Amino acid sequence: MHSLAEAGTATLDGTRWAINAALRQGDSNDDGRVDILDFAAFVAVRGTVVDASAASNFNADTSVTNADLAFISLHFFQVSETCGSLWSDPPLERVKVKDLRRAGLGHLAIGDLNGDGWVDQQDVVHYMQFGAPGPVVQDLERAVVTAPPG
Ligand SMILES: [Ca+2]
Ligand SMILES: [Ca+2]
Repeated sequence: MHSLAEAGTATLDGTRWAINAALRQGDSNDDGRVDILDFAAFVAVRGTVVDASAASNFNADTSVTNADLAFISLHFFQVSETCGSLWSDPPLERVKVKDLRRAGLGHLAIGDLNGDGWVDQQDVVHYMQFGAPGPVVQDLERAVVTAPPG
């Protein structure tokens, strides 16, 4: 669901327990936090056609767009609630591109929109000002069109 878990008080309804919960979306990588990694995951798939349940497709339509970024923005730095214990790691504010690659997350390096070697809030600002590179397919089409004749 790519949502943050929410703790709540259950009520007894006959022989069943019931609970009302409004799950907060924006957790692309399902790690219980909405942070800079979720932004990078959004940038990595922005503009692509995906399934309704795909990561970063929070409004469950057919593509990843700025409407989905709104969910990350609204819940940025929020964490899942638990039943009595705390999450050990706080939301990540910034990450080095080198560390992403070392962790096997090199596909998220595209989130470094300003090319300074970090994925951080400066890249969020960059995205707000200039957008992001299009999907790889569009880049390939551009490359074919601009290739010298011969
Ligand atoms: Ca996350
Ligand atoms: Ca950057």
